[in-house]
Amino acid sequence: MKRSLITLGAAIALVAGLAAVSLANSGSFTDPKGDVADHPLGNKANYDIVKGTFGDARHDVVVHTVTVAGTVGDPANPGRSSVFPTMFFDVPGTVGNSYCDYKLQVDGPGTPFNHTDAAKANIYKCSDGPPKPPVGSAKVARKTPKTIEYRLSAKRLGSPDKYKFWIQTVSDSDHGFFVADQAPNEGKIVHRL
Ligand SMILES: [Ca+2]
Ligand SMILES: [Ca+2]
Repeated sequence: MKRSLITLGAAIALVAGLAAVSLANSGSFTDPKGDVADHPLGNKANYDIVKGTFGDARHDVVVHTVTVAGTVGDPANPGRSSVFPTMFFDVPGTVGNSYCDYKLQVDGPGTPFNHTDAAKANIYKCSDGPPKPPVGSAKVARKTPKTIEYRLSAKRLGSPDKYKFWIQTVSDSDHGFFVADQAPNEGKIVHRL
């Protein structure tokens, strides 16, 4: 009898553990190749998002990668036509504006919120007002010539239990900035933490 109770207890603990694990998700998604809009600066393929991944590391850190068809920007040597995908986040409740709650954007050296010599991934609260300082930063690393990785603390997003995200590559032009590619093309991807 005692033994079967222990077994039952172990089974309940196992089920509870699985339930806790299954709440958080990770995954990958693809975006069509060749769906870049207009004529961005430099090589069109550098703007063409083809894949992304999302998941968790330890200590509330979320990890995203973005892969492009061409070559992604090098944070250590950013140039005018370097492409660093921008991420948008939608968290439960209203934090930012009607478009997004937070935005992760790579800023080049010499821009108002980057006083380093390298590219810096800043996290901003989305706002319709004048630019405000970032709420924090993310680690940016080039994993391969095509893939960039962003690591950020979920605390920078207000420690939500989940968020939705989408990704864009943006280019400057004679008529101002425009979105060259977006992934996914429709909707947002849910990351449960
Ligand atoms: Ca694409
Ligand atoms: Ca797309």
